[in-house]
Amino acid sequence: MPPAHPTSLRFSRLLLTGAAGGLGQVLRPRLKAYCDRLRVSDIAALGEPAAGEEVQQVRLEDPAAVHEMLAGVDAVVHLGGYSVEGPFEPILQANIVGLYHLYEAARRHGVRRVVYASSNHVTGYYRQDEVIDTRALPRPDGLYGVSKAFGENLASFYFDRYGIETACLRIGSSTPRPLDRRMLATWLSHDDLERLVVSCLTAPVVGHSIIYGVSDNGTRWWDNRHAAHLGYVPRDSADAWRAEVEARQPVLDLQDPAVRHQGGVFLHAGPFGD
Ligand code: 15L
Repeated sequence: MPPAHPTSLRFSRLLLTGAAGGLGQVLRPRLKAYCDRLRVSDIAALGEPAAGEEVQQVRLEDPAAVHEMLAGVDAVVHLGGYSVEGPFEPILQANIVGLYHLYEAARRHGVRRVVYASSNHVTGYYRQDEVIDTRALPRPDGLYGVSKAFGENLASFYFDRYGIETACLRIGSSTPRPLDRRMLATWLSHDDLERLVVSCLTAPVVGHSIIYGVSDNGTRWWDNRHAAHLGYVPRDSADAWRAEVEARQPVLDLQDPAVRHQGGVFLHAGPFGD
């Protein structure tokens, strides 16, 4: 498969965390085209390294292991962590404590750039009849969204204090094709995901940036005008599947908070306490 974002820039060693997860499996074979060595890590087993790969099984909660994971790395694509709504404890460990370890390790090893998988759930309580930009105040739709808002703020601090640049990707729904009416707005094709990540890795100046990870869909809730400097140009659109998706889901219950708000079914999750 040819690279979706052709560039002459190459990295010596890129680190991809969360490489065993859904999007990690998508990016693992694709990122190889942009670097000499791809280090892949996850809490889960990753199998044998392919040519040019290094494999590390790492728990983000383990500071020594995270420190070792960042050694000799030019840039990080951080997909690791807890990726859905759930109980507080695992979210706390993976997305808050683990992310802190990642930035500390980046600081100590002099790593200059992180592409961080944030989420649209940072702003999931905005309504579907609102179009927001990346400067709108966070309105997380759950503990997962709160943890991603923390991550964006931690990244901001590490840029201001230590100069580590981060592109925070508020990823929408990255699946092979849009599956429901919500995804007509939130869909991010896998090729556009690659374009987005590589744009953020290669943009000359990133600073601390936030960008919604979304394809060029006709239905738009998210305005990326303040992230134009990242050079991300989506080429796919959910509209190719619109008729099929609408036929499958012709009627929506407008009383349902998941239909009215951008976060969708995440608004139904929990409580996870007792
Ligand atoms: C996310 O943040 C999740 O990681 C993913 O599994 C999807 O649920 C996505 O958001 C979404 O909003 O569709």
